[in-house]
Amino acid sequence: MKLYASLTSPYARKVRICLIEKGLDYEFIVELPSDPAATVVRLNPLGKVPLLQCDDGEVVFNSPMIVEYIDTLEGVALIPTAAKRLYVQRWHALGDGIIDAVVARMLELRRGTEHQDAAVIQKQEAKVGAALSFADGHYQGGEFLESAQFSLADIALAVALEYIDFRYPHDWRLNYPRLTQWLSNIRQRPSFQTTVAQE
Ligand SMILES: N[C@@H](CCC(=O)N[C@@H](CS)C(=O)NCC(=O)O)C(=O)O
Repeated sequence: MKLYASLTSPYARKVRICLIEKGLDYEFIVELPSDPAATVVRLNPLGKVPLLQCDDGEVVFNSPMIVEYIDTLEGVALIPTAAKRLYVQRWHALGDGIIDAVVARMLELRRGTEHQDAAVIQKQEAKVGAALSFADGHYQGGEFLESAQFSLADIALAVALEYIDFRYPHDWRLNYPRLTQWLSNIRQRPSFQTTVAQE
């Protein structure tokens, strides 16, 4: 299978980490969705990365769908099937929501000072702040977010926190020492070390 993605997309990084953790072989094709000539623009009607193309040519887009699909393939399960599933997927939604807010803030800042709306920036920053507070309030301590097992929950939140560092660097660690410690362990995994965002 082929994964079309940019080197900075956090949604794509989440998928890459899942593929590595599951030990699945894939061809990584680096493309920018802003390039009108990119294959991904032709394959994905929404023109976004990441996009997974299966060996039979079928395409899967939207990272939660891609992750859901690859977790049906061989390798360790990253999404539990029983009662924990809801909680793991809630961490996933929280992580993706943080990323959405950081992206929205970045796009507003890129509009240039004269076109920026301070209220939009403030609203997105407030979402990130509230999500960090929610994460801290629901983290029960320990190596992993849900039970004793590494899961999509850990991948999604860790990718989101590192995306804050990448696109909205600020001192969130001062208020959240427990999340800081949890992240410093998770980010040591080879799947994280080999997928650090590159401009
Ligand atoms: N919900 C989508 C979001 C994907 C997304 O927005 N990707 C960005 C790159 S980080 C993109 O391709 N943007 C180009 C566009 O929106 O046209 C997912 O999880 O895959």
